[in-house]
Amino acid sequence: MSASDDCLFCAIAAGQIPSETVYEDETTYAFKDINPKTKVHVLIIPRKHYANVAELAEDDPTQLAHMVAVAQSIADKTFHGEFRLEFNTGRDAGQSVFHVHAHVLTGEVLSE
Ligand code: IU
Repeated sequence: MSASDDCLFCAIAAGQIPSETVYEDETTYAFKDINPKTKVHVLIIPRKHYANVAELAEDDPTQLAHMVAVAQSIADKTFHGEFRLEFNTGRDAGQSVFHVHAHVLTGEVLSE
């Protein structure tokens, strides 16, 4: 883990860059993805900086479990509790922002 002054998602979590808030608490922030892939596409991030989900899981599994609970709550409110959760981990796996984020994809029937 290395906290970054120039991390986009650290700035979003701190409210320095605007985003559409879906949920927030002391440790966790959730906002609408600017380029939604599904009817409901939310990103959940810890306020604390971790590069990816493996680093987060090792350092703070409780935070990771909390993010899953937040995803469940978003899906409960928007789509009878069913959702896909994705953590792209590494550039070659499609990760483009290196502050761990859970993609919550829901709001419609998903194929595959
Ligand atoms: P990825 O797993 O790192 O590829 O996901 C990054 C996501 O962040 C992607 O879905 C973008 O649309 C989204 N995003 C955003 O919501 N707001 C931003 O300012 C930027 C990216 I840059």
